[in-house]
Amino acid sequence: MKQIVHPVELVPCGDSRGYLLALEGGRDKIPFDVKRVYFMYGIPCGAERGKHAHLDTKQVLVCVHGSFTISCEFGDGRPTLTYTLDNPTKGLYIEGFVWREMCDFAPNTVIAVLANEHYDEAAPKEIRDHKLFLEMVQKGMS
Ligand code: T46
Repeated sequence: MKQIVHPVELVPCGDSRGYLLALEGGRDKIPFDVKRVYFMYGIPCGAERGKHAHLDTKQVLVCVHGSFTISCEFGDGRPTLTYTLDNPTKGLYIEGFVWREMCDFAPNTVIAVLANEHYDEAAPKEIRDHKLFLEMVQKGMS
């Protein structure tokens, strides 16, 4: 069962006109072919998002504007990792069966997520029951 979480430093090009940050699947800090990009925005203060674990997805999260906190739980006794993403150069790589929760959104926060697989609405490959998540980790079955 893969469970990988680590920060990713994303390097922009900058000059007197401002910055350009390019992300390319399979290169640099995005270690997979990007099949999907989605954005979260218009997030009200006090909202909580996430609260699920993907069975087997690779993602890089980038806070394009604003800030938020994300916690990543492995469910096997290791400490929960908590990150504040508050700059487009600070990405977060999450792979595998990791329970994630997002909160503390600053006003007008915009988050981009790059993922390695398509979204299947008919059969979402994620677990949204925390108790079941813990049971599955303990049984080694994601
Ligand atoms: C994640 C955290 C960090 C789609 O139609 N296509 C998509 O690709 C996704 C990801 C979602 N949706 C639909 C499904 C729901 O009706 O968008 C709606 C909101 O999705 P969800 O409640 O899963 O959103 P969050 O913000 O709780 O979680 C999201 C991602 O789903 C998830 O992949 O890791 O951000």
